[in-house]
Amino acid sequence: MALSCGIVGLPNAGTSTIFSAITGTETERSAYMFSTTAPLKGVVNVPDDRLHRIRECIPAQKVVHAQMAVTDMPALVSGSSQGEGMGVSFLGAVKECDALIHVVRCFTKEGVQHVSGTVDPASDTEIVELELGQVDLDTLKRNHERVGKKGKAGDKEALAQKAVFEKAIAHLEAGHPLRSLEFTPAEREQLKPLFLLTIKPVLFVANVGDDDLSGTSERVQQLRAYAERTHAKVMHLAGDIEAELVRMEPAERQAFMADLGMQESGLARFIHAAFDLLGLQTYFTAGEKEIRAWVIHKGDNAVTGAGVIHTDFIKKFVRAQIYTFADLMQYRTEAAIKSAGRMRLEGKEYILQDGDICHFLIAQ
Ligand SMILES: Nc1nc2c(ncn2[C@@H]2O[C@H](COP(=O)(O)OP(=O)(O)OP(=O)(O)O)[C@@H](O)[C@H]2O)c(=O)[nH]1
Ligand SMILES: [Mg+2]
Repeated sequence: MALSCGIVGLPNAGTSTIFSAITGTETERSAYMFSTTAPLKGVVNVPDDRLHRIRECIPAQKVVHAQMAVTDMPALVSGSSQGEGMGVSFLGAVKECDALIHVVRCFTKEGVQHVSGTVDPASDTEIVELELGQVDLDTLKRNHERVGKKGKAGDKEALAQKAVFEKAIAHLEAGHPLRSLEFTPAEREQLKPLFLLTIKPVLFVANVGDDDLSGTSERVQQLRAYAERTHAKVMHLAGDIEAELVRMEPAERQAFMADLGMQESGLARFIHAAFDLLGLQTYFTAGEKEIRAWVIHKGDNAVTGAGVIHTDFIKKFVRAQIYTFADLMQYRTEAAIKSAGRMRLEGKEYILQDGDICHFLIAQ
């Protein structure tokens, strides 16, 4: 799967509520803290209206959305890295994720406990980040010791690793997440096997109440400022409302959203923010059997894109026949696109664009 995100936060920040909203599955949710006791994996269909619009022009048996894997995590608290609350042994499930979704409570609700008594987005965020940083520090120090021994024996590679680990340790000890430190590509390679947490891209989700659906409150502003300082992205989402919306029939959903003055569900915004965070984009394949969205990185060429469908396609790639989504909307059929001269033949090196519709020619 091309994209996987781990959802973290303080107790009762609403991580399970947001997980439930984006995956459409029920989870353990309560006004009591620590109701999530083990990581829970789920899959999200990436909403993309273009799939259905393609199907209006190219009749197909089915439409297949791109997917994103998400994992709902037990809550972190101050001292988690030393065993407080649920501890951190479960974080292994997040280590291999591509990015973190950090849910920050910005709503107030009578009866929903807060671990430190008051809702304070900037300091709440810092608590979680410091614990993740502490987990990274422990990992780095363990490995620093390991390569230190090898370095003494004259191992050059170990000496280079030691220097990178020291640079990372100093940054963490000053209280900063690793994502705000510059690393060269070679340094990143050396850090990769450590599966560090704070080096992952982060999307902060300000979980707002129905009194701040536009996300303009002072609390959300505080979080925006924090995110900017620490090289992270931020968006707001009303978790409780979104979790209700996904369970409704379309007509009821429309009426409910109109009552609240909501223009669109926050979920599409959420997925697009996650895509943006990871530098991802979509291309399509369209035939009688299915119309399907595929996820690739921005800048990927045609052969890499074909490889997402099947690894065999990398070796057997001959060429790609490509037109754009916009062309299809204008000309309505592939035949019309061809006669207008808009159907292109592209080779391996062609850089795929978001919204390209591709037929790959594969050697038998
Ligand atoms: N008003 C309001 N309440 C919310 C929102 N999100 C979550 N809640 C409520 O907050 C409580 C905790 O939500 P959960 O999703 O269980 O929180 P969690 O972060 O998973 O917490 P734990 O796993 O128990 O640590 C529940 O009672 C939710 O209904 C929100 O956006 N607005
Ligand atoms: Mg939970």
